[in-house]
Amino acid sequence: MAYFETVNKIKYEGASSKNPLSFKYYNPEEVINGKTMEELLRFSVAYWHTFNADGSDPFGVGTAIRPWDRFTGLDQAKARVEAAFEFFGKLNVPFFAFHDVDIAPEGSTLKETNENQDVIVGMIKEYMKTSKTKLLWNTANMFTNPRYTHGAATSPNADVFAYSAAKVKKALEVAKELGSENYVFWGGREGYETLLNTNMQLEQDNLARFFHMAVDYAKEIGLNVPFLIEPKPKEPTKHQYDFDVATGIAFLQKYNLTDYFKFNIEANHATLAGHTFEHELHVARINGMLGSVDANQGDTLLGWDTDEFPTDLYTNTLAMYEILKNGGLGKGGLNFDAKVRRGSFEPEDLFHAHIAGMDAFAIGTKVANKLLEDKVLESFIEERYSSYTKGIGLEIVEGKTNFRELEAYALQLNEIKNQSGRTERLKAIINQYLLETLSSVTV
Ligand code: XLS
Ligand code: NI
Ligand code: NI
Repeated sequence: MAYFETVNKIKYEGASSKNPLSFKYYNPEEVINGKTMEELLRFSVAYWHTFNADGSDPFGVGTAIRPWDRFTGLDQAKARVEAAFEFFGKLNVPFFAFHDVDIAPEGSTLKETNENQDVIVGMIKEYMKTSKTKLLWNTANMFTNPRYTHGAATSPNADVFAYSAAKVKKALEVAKELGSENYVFWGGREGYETLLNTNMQLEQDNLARFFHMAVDYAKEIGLNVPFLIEPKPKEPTKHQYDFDVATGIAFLQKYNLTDYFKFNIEANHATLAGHTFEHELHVARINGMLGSVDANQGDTLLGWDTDEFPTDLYTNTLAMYEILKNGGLGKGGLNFDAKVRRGSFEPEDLFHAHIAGMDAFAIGTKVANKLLEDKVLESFIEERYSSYTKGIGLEIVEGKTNFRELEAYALQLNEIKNQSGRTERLKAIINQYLLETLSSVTV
């Protein structure tokens, strides 16, 4: 049975197509820098936003009634799997991602919950045999159920720590069973509300203990995939422990976890942390820890995680610049951790939203690739730092000098000459590249 009857397989038709249900810029077969767009971008559909969310917000109930909502319990979960694979096939998307609770309902006991997981995981595995869509990552939801009110691995209650361990143990087994490419840890409620009742040191030590146990268990069951921390500075807690990439790196270093973890970087989390998306990608990249991406965007007028589909060409260009400089995302991908707006409640909107995001990233990729080919920013930056390639600068970077020598050098300097950083000129160049790329793909 079809859940998305009004939609046929989405094909690349080019920018002049008038068919709203077609790709205008994302051509999965087009080769950019030696890889097809499909291999390079590795798009993924987020189960929770696309098959579970209903548009409800703190002021109102859901607006989106989905075709699978006429079922309940396990029957609904099964209908969701059918709908999901119909959606993946029609969108022609290579990956998907889910939380444990997205795919199967929780039972009244942990045992029952695990049994529900087994039924649906078995069904997903069957569907995956005939589908090209693979699992980019899965994760355990340890924030929705009231038991996690004070956190999961950072809860003051050891029973919650144990329960959370059981959840992740199961999720790692599921990752293995479905051949997942990665495993994600988003902090959920791992953070705190007030120091008045918080032992931060114990909570962070416990979080590290939890991660080490996860690493050990993955080794034990032969699950050899990158573990990814997804930083977020706030929401739901006021202070999330995985604030941003830099904070995450310090944590991983302190607790000897850098060999096992990379980062899953979400655009809207970057902006909540007061950074740009490209800043977070850049910090991860220069530290060799760029794992995967939750592709979405926030709203400059709103201060929370609005999880919008990423349609901003400028941001996508600068993000793809980092990703291309990283040599791609390896086993990671661009996962649309994004939801349609409450007013876009028709099933067809789920396609329009993904098409918009995929096309916008395709454009960003083309612009970024051209910028890199022409070494626009690279040449400028190389020249800007050229004082470190000769003379005193070279001695500094080669560790061949010291404060005494540098003082002697400074004393004989008559004049210090700086050069302009040319910010506005560079921004104008980016605009030029954007417009040139757009006009070249439109004719
Ligand atoms: C929430 C997070 C979440 C993770 C997966 O803000 O983005 O959706 O991606 O738990
Ligand atoms: Ni996310
Ligand atoms: Ni988010």
